[in-house]
Amino acid sequence: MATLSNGDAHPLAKIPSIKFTKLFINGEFRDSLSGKTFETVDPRTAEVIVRIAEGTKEDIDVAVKAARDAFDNGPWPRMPGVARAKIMLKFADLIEENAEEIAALDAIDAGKIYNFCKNGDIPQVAATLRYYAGAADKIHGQTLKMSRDLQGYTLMEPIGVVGHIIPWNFPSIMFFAKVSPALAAGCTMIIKPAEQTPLSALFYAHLAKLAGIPDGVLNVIPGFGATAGAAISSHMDIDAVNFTGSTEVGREIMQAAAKSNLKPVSLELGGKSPLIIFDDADIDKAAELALIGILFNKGEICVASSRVLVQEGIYEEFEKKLVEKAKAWVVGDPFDPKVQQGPQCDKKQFEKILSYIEHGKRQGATLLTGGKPIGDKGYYIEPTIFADVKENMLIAQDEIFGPVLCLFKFKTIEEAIKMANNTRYGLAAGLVTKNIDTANTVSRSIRSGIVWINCYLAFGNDAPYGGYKMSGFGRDFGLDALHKYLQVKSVVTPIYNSSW
Ligand code: TXE
Repeated sequence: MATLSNGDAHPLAKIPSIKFTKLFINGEFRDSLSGKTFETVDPRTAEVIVRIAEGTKEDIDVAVKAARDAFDNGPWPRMPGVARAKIMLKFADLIEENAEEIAALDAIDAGKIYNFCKNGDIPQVAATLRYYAGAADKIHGQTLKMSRDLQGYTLMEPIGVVGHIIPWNFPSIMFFAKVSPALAAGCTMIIKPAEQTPLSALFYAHLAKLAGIPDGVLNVIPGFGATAGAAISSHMDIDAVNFTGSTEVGREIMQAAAKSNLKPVSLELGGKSPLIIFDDADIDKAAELALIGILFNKGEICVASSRVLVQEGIYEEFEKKLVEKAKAWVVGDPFDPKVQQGPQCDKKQFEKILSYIEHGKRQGATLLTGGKPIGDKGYYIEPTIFADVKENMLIAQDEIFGPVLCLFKFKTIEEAIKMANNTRYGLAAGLVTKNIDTANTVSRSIRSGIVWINCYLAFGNDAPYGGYKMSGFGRDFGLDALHKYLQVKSVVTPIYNSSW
């Protein structure tokens, strides 16, 4: 059984003092117009950390006015790219200087492992800012030869005021996946963090101001989806909206965008990603990969390896190793250095995961290990593995977004490809083999935005990230993301016009 570790906690496990709880609009922290606040909760204990100002439609309107003014009249879109880059680089330095405090905020707000966050997420977001800072002065159009009479060129212009709506599973990485390319492009923006995890976003607002980002360029409005989020997607004066979250809400956002001002939408939605292990794999390493693929960030990651397909020759041994490793996995307080898995983000997630586990058992899948909550407070769940899963079962088709892995057995490469693609999602896939022909065939045949060969969860700022099928469209990261925040203008002029 997975163990619950509570000892040896990091000194910061005592909740850090929360400095920022208000909306950040036009360069200052303010109360919401309604005066409303909401609770943000520590998933380690289910206790309230602090109350946060709740942004609603009226606050979004004020923030959009500030962002519009900053876009139409302010320095940010007009300054040379190299000047924007300088400010972004300062922003990145400030983040690194405050890594411990920010990591602690994400640990208490989202249940993220403190050390992973401090040494992973936070350096990663600084690197994302630096990557796009490097692109800010390399935004070029083309020259157009056109005809004997006409010539032209294209301008790559910032798209305008952007709305970002982000989830709670990676509060810091999601924030900078959206904000960094938009800043580099010269856009101004409103960002709504998830209601579960507003703390680090407000800290970033403070650092943005210190770095010298002009007032009105970056506005942070915590609040709920149905009010603040919907006000962003339906706003007539927001020029583009970027969203990461559930497929259901992605659909609503697209409808709201279509019904309002037809703003372009970019959606990064859920997944049910397959990891395919072929007979020639190193079984121990492959089991390790599968386990980390599902348990990293307690399964609250849209590319989790939630379906593991194993070729029949090694199936029995693989299953045995996987279960052994899952039983040794350490669940507990995210500040404890021994811990590998913290609590699920909130009560809603916790209950959703447990209800899928019950569903799996009822539908006849075999529970190999896990399946239960751990401890008597907080939202901890045992690493859970199901075998004998049929492809049409709910646990094989729906995104569970928790530490729940489904195992499948296959015979041939064709069968593996068919099973891997048997999902409405298409975010990521992985495969483990020493055979280059197998690797090439499978990676070309899988309909997903990323394919990892002999690795999993391998990310980079220059590697575009996004979905096929109902996992959405548009890409975060890479230069593809920068282009979401730019639009092309053709400028045409006669070479010689005798009528002038
Ligand atoms: O997501 P929501 P939830 C999946 C995962 C998870 C499920 C539900 O399967 O279990 O979604 O999570 C804002 N208009 N993912 O309920 O509701 C909301 O305030 C505008 C996968 O938390 O989609 C938050 O900021 N915005 C995923 C954000 O949308 C709205 C990450 C995400 O919340 C809105 C998270 C509305 N009508 C969940 N309703 C991934 N792809 O990584 C909500 N929001």
